Amino acid sequence: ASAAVPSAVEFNFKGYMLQKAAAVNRALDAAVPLAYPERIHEAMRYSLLGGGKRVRPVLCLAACEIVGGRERQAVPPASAVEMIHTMSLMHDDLPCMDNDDLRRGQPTCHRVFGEPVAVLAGDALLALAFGHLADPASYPADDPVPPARVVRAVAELSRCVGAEGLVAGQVVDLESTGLGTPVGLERLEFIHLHKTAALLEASVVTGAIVGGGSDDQIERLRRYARCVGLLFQVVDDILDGTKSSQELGKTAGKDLASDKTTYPKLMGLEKSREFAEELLKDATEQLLEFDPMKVAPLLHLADYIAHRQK
Ligand code: GRG
Repeated sequence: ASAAVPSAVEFNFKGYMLQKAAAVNRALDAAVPLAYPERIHEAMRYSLLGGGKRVRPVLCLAACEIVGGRERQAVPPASAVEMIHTMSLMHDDLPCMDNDDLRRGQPTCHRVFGEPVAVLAGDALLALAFGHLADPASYPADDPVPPARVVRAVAELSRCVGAEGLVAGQVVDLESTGLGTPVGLERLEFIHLHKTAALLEASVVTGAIVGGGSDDQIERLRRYARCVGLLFQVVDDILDGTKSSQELGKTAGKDLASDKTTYPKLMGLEKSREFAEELLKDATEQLLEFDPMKVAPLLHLADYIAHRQK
């Protein structure tokens, strides 16, 4: 753990992740009942409830609590960001995009339910995410979230996911693949800031909004999330670049193929590692102004993303 993590010894990070993920899984299960027409609901549930680390929803709950809100208040935005994350993976896996057979260790949605149902199940999850976030019935009746906060969270999520956010990252990534030439650092950063960081940003910012964070707190947490998002990808690239050839064989090799631009390819392994440490430092510095008793989860989440081994 980094020296900036004060309560590294006492804080049970694994226990924290498991407890928060369990709360989110219960909410997701309840948010998508197996109704008529069953097939579309089955497909939605198959992808939504079939694993995943739940990093985004946990970030959302942690951001709500760091500004003084309660976990229950942030369960609706936490569920919404996981619904959108899942649908983006379902669409990314389609034959017209990455054409993947496996996701989270299971056959992809279109492999099980067929392409039309996988497209529609993704669309339905996107619509449900916003409906669930906006519905007053999603929030605890005895600890309600003021409607103005909810509206602000809806707008934030929409911006981070649409053509200025996640979708922008995916489009620029698609446009940059198969050109035969590596993309430059600026474009690589654009792709990661949109494709990965934007939804992490939405997760943290919507949590802080419903929890009643001040504008200053929200902007600090936004910077934290953008650093963590970029960090996630830099570390991903470093891990991909240092995998043994045997491991690469197992990964089917597709997007690890030689034309994919990565940080180690652009700046070398050593500089990539330094960049990752800088991003971690930048992320954790954003937490200095918060209640020291409440920073452990977000500090450990950043540390986990920086130092994970896969
Ligand atoms: C959002 C409307 C809309 C469309 C989607 C297809 C698409 C547009 C975007 C693709 C986005 C994509 C695949 C981003 C990669 C995100 C990423 C870092 C995935 C891995 O996240 P983890 O490790 O995965 O958190 P788990 O399975 O643990 O949840």
